[in-house]
Amino acid sequence: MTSTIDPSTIGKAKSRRHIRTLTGYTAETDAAGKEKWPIGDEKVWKEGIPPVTTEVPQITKSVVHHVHTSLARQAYNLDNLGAYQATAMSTRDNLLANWNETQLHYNRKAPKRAYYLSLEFLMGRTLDNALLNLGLKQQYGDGTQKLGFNLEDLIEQERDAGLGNGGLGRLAACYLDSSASQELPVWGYGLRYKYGIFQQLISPDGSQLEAPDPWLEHDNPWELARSDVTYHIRFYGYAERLEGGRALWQGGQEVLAMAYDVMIPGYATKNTNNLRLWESKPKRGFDLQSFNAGDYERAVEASNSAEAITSVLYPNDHTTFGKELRLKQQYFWTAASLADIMRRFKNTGKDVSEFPDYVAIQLNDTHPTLAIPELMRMLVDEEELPWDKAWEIVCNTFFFTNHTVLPEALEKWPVGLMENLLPRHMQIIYDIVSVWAFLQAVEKKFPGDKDRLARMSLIEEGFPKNVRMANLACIGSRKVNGVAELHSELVRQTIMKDFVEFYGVSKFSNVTNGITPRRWLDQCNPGLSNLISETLKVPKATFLKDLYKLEGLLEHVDDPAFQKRWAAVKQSNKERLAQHIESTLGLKVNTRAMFDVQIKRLHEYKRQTMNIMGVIHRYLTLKDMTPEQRTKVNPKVVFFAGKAAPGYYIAKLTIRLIVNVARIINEDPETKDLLSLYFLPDYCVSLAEVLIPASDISQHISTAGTEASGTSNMKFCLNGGLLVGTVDGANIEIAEEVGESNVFFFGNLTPAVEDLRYQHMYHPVPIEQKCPPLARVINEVAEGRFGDGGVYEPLLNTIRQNDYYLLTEDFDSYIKALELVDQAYQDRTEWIKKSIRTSAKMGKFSSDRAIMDYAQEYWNLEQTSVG
Ligand code: 26W
Repeated sequence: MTSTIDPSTIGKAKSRRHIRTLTGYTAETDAAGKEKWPIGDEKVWKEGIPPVTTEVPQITKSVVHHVHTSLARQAYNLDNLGAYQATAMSTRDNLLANWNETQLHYNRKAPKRAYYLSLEFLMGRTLDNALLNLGLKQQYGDGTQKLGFNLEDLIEQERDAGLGNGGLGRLAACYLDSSASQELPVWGYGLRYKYGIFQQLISPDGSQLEAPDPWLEHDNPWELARSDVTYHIRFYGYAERLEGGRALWQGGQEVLAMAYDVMIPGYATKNTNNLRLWESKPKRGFDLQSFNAGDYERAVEASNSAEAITSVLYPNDHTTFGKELRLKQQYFWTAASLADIMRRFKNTGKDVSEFPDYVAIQLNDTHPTLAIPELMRMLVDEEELPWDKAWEIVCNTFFFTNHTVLPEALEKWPVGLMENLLPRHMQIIYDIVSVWAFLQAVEKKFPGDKDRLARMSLIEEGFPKNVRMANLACIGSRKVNGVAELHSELVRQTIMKDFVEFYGVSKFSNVTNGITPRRWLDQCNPGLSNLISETLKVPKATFLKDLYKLEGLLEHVDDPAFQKRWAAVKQSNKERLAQHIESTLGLKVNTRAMFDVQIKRLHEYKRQTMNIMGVIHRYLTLKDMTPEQRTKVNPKVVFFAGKAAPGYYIAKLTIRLIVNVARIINEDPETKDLLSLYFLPDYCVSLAEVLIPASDISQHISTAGTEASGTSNMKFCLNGGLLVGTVDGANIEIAEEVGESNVFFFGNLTPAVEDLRYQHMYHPVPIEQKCPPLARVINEVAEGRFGDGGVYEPLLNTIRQNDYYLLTEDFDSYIKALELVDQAYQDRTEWIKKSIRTSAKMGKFSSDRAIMDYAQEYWNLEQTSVG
């Protein structure tokens, strides 16, 4: 049965007594209130339900079954890719057993649910994680071995699901893992992009090139296409006001949103949640008229334009471009998700006034803010609730997380664009401004403060006028949070200052980010996970479920045998990385060196430029030394990886500089054994999983106050890597946990930044005077020591001119911090102790803790175990 649901009809259907129709679940109760078996012979049904396959012989059977039936192949013509696919499908069968049970359980119990709306879910690979969470890794390893395959090789066949840019998207993925693991009824909602984050290629001259990421080229075994779950989504048209604040929105273009479900298994629990991703499709019959009229091209055009909505992830991170297609994505996704949430809520038979008691919606940054006017539209126009009641429901349903205070990342949409694409929503936004009387209330509280009114309005005056999404998200939400203590404080003091003064501070709080220890310890570093388990004499599940248990390592810090094993794990991870680099790039890496890593999106505020300038400085220093002096230097290998937004010229120049510096210094016979440099192309989750466990030191060197949290800093520390960092984001809280003596801090602090920028603007001091070592590096680059210097002028000018990110202010202390790192590394035993202490104190940074914070402090959600 296909139930194509038009959101405008929601709530109009008469509810059937004694029957609850839930997504995929129909239960009738008898007079005594006992649930009846819905159809056919209960016993036959129950015997037919496939159980989870836990024994090796069943597993091999199911893999062979999929080879023959799903792939139509045989042992004679099965390669690693085919074996991966069959193994994945067998694993999926197991996930589905738990998934079905979970959905039925939730539907029966009807607990409050939370929904995580995120335009990005950076999932990476699934097979390894699914097997770990199911507790079947060993069995599948043995099973595939019997079939002549090595599970590790099969795992490597999987393409990353790269449906995200960076931190925000990976955080969403960690939160899904933790929600399921903590038995919380949380669903994710996102878009099923046909093309995820672009593939990064490096051209011979060192430039970044972008290629599409056809991640769905082979069938994706981890998703279920749900052609029975579709909604009509309208764009354009006109909205005619009716009485009582209601309106009728008609005409325009309609497209279909179709659901794809991705199973999200919890670790060591049956609970298996869902990530629902929407795909856009032309509405059936939509263009029949044009087609019949012989206008084939127009018919195809309409279908292309519908499909375009979910064709590609926007590759910008921290910058907005105001593109109509992006706004279409945002509305398409929020409208489909809300229609689906409303349908599920209605199936519980509750009155719509109870919506916030059963539904909490977390807005992952401002990207889903249209959900606020969309829920207003549903409640006012379709449910016919009075405006005030609807607004009260909205304000009790949503929660808003901010992930950056950088001004260029704050979303604004031109009023004209909104009026055209979403006429009804623009009316609602205007009504929120006037009917809601917010500005009158502000005026009352702060009489005559016109500037304040202008700052707080949802509409920014100017040409064009813009809708400020952060303001809308703030006023429509119950709580607003930042993602690390410092960042949340900055949110209160800067972008939300006026709102804090209006609402009071309690609406604005903090949830420090976290990472899942399943992927970021056990999966990426099995050697370390095994060592920890043996040392603590507990099964891995003990600390993978409660990361604070790592503190038990502290009593082993001084044990030389343990130290030796700890160091051996690091060494083997370095060798694993070196092998990976040799097999993918054909380059040999010195694994006896210190590994220094900076991996993240390329951005001026993250200061990869300062890092490469530091590498050049080190190179010049080595060149200045006598051969005798050089014998005392500890060898170091520096790794970079990260993508630049395709239109971000300066960030792309930084990549080019890194690649060309690498080319020169890796070939210099005088220094190459002491310093080498690699830019690893196409950074992704899977590459992070190989890089992070191999690092001795990693760099988190943003200008103070610019990095909201950072989450890779947590991943490095969990794997025993130390940090070089500024006093920014979660670095601060990491240092609080592990002790400042185990972190290499440097640079100006947040309160100094504004003054320094002011001085740069109005009292500039030439760089030769301010920072001679940096001036020397810049001159070497400009003069062509690393290839045509002229190419880098625009990049060098960002430092020479107003130096907004304060490289000239922090470079000296940065170099000193790196010298301290060198010194500390000389005493290897002390270094290993630092490394152990760091891992041991990472309990706070588990995403299990973070998601429980949201569940308890925000959503009021209860753990619901499937059993
Ligand atoms: C509309 C353009 C755009 C796209 C993405 C603006 C802003 C974003 C994100 C908010 C950028 C982002 O990923 N922010 C990162 O979020 C992480 C998770 O909270 C933090 O750890 C990082 O510090 C923050 O930069």
